[in-house]
Amino acid sequence: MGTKKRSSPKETTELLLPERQVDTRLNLPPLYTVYVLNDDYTPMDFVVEVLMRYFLMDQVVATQMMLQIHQKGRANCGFYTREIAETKVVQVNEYARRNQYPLLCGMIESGAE
Ligand code: TYC
Repeated sequence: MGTKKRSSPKETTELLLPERQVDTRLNLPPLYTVYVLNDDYTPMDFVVEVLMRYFLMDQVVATQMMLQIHQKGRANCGFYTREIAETKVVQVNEYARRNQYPLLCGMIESGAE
């Protein structure tokens, strides 16, 4: 940045405009992808219930998502800020354990997967 001189209005506008522009993208918090993994033991119905309960999917979408996890090994179930993603992961894993299933949910910073 050089020294700013105040001369004609036109020149003043040209000098100040770049400093006034705000890149709002800098204010966005990082997003995290929450994913669910396949396993051989958790019943399909239970996974559908989990997806409806914690990821707010309707039954049709939850069933499609469960089948995608079953066939491909994992699927991304949502994108959230860090605290919300952490809460989903804890809730899903605790709920699965409480019901004695090995279902696993995890998170990774979006773009790093
Ligand atoms: N593979 C499981 C079965 O055949 C079903 C399942 C689907 C388990 C998705 C976990 O995230 C999962 N019973």
